[in-house]
Amino acid sequence: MQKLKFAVIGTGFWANYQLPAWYELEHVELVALYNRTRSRADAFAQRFPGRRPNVPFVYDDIDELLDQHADELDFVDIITDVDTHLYFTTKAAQRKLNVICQKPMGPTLADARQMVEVCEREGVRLYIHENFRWQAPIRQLKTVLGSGVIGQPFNATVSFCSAFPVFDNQPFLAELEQFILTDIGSHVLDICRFLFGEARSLYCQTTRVNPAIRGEDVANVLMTMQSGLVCSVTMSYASIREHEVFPQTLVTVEGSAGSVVLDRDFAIRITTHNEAGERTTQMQVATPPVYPWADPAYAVVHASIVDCNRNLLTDLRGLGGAETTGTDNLETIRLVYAAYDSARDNVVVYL
Ligand code: 89V
Repeated sequence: MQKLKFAVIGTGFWANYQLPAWYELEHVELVALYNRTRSRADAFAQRFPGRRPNVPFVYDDIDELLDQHADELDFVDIITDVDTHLYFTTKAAQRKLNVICQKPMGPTLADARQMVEVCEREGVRLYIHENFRWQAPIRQLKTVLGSGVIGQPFNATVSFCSAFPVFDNQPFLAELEQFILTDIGSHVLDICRFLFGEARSLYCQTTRVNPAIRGEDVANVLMTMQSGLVCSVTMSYASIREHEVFPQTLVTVEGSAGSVVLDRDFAIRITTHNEAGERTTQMQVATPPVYPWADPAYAVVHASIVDCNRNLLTDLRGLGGAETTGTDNLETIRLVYAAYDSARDNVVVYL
């Protein structure tokens, strides 16, 4: 099978995991690296070197990279700050290159829409690298819900609550004016869409507990989904609890015939009534694969990068099935910015 050739745009923290995740898959080849700070790209290339002698590999000028490699590239993987997503997407699309871009899609809904528009206009594919829905426990929970064992779901609580020192590895997050809803909300609200479908309305409240950061580190979102299910989502980086569960998303769903809980350590407990009318609970454990390059503190998240990449690669090969296309992710980012609007104006937003 022909290798699909790609360039990485941005060699910061996340690229250290995104690239080894690509190397878990066959038939992809990294042909160039870009970073605005050349020394960082050079350091990255020491760990992930180019494979063709005498072919330029590291760039700090995106136009030079595209001039040199656009003809051979199949896609670019944009792993830069959100503020530059539209810029690099436009650059790549104008060279007729497919785009994979990290979440959150854009710093505004307008930017995100423009990303979709420019890729449509140029006839290239746009994918958002939304990996949380690819976590093994989230996939297994979806299978349980799809099996109908708990009947028609009517209530859900979804929680990402932690006191993990996230700013140690990603200091730029402390500078964001809009923090937890863009960084974690884009993941967790996407999980809600994946599990429960689209939202009909949303109400949100936000707080900042940590005085050392600019943005909000707590957000509570209450959504009514189009199915009628009511979903309460709590996100916090200020939660000092008995068990630190970072980076797990915990979920409880109640349905007409039972309930299912995705708990810490990937335990899934399904409670129903048996034929005698007695309450019974069955347990499954959805342990994610462990990769040697993954940071153990982020294991479930890093493993999900591989599955997300596999899904996008299959689509790039023309076999279809991509879940997190730009068009799909517009719906997720719409929820993120609707949540900010709701919190600012203290109103319910009808979507
Ligand atoms: O995926 C992310 O957005 C990361 C982390 C896993 C820490 O949330 O910021």
